[in-house]
Amino acid sequence: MPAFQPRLDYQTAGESHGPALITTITGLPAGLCLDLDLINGELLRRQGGYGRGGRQKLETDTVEFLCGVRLGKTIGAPVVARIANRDSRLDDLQRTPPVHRPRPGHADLAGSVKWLTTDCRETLERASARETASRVAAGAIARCLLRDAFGVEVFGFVRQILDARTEVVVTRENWKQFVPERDASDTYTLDDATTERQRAIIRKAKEDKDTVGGHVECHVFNCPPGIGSSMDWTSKLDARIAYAVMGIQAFKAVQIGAGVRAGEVMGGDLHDPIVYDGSKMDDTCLGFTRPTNNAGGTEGGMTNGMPIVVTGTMKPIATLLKGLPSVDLNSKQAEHSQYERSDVCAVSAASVVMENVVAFEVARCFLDKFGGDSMTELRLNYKNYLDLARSLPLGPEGERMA
Ligand code: EPS
Repeated sequence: MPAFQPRLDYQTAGESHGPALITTITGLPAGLCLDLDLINGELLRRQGGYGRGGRQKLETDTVEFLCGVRLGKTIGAPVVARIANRDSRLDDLQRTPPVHRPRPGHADLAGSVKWLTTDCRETLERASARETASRVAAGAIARCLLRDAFGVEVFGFVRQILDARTEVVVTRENWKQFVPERDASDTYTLDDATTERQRAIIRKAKEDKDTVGGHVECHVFNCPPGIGSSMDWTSKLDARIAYAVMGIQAFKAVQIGAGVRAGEVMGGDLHDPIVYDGSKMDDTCLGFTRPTNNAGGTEGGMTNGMPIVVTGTMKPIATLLKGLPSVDLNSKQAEHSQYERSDVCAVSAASVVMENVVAFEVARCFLDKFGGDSMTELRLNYKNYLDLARSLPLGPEGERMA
C-alpha cells in the first residue's frame, strides 16, 4: 500500500471527441457549497486565450453534477461531474479518420506501439488536452473548499510566451490588483505591452504554420505553516504539486520558487531569512515572515506561511500545420506528420489548468491534516490548529502557557 493515501482524490474519463468528459471526486466533506459561477468561470477561462483553434467556438464547457450533490451542496458521497462534448463524433470514421502519420512531440507514436496498432486515433483522443477541462472542474471544486474553509486563494497567469515575458512581481499584498489586468489580457499576462508582444508571436507562428509554448505561474495565498509533511516523500506538498503539474498535457518542467536557479547561487544568497513580527500574528503566517520567497512557500515539503509559487513550462503544441518529419506507420515510408485541427498556442489555457491542478493538491493536503466529515467539523479543526499554533510554546501536555 502506498504510504500516502489522500482522502481527497479524483479520476477523469472521456475522449476528446466522445460524448462527454467525466470527473469523479472522492473524499469531499459534506456541506460544501459548489459555486457554479466559480467552476464554470474557470472552465470558460480555460477555453480562451489568443491562439486557440476552431474547437473552442463549438464548445461551451459547463458542469452538470450527476452524483453526490443535493441542493447545491456536497453530501459526503463521491461527486461526479459531466462536461458535454458538442463536437462528439468518435464513431464517425469520416470525421475522425485513422491517423497513421504520428506527430513528433505527441503521444501518437509511443501510444500506437504500446497498444499495438498503427492507428494513433485512440491514443490521441485520450492524450488530447481536451481532458484538462475535467481537471479544471476538479480543481475549481477544490477552490470552493479552499476558499470557504481556509480563506486560501489561487492566482495563475502567463509569465512568458517564447521570449515575450512580463517582469511584474506578484506578492501577497498586490496580487488582487492584477486579476482585472490578467482578465483583460488576450494572453492572460499582466501588462499591456507583454500582451501585445505575445499576440504578435502567436500571430507570426500561425502565419508560419508553426506553434509556440511558454511559462505559466501560479501563486497560492493564505496557507499557514505545516500543510503537507516531511515525514515521508509521498506526502510532501511540493512533490504532489510537481506530479500534478507534470501531468498536464505538453508540460516539460515545473519549478517551485527559485527552481533551477537554486543550483546556481550560494546558500547565503538563496535561503529566505526568518523574521518574527508579532503584529502579523492574526495572519495565516502566524507572525513568521520572510523578506524574500526563494523557497516558493515550501520547506521540507510543507508550507512555511509564505505564498506558494509554482512555475510550469509548456512546450509548443505538437500539431503543426506545416507538419514535421515522420513515418507512415503502415508503409514505414518517410512522410510528414498528419495535421488535425488544433491550437497554435494554448499557454493561456494551460495557466488556468495549472492554477486548478495546484489548487487540488493544496486542498488534498489541507484535508489530510484537518479531516472531518463535514465542513463544520473541518472549519473547527482548522480553527483549533491555528489557535494552538498561535499559542506556541505549549506546555508538556499541549496546554497553553500564556
Ligand atoms: C487537441 C486538439 C484540438 C484542441 C484540443 C487539444 O482539438 P480538436 O482536435 O477537436 O480541434 O483544441 O483542446 C481542446 C479541445 C480543449 O478543449 O482544450 C489535442 O490534440 O491535444
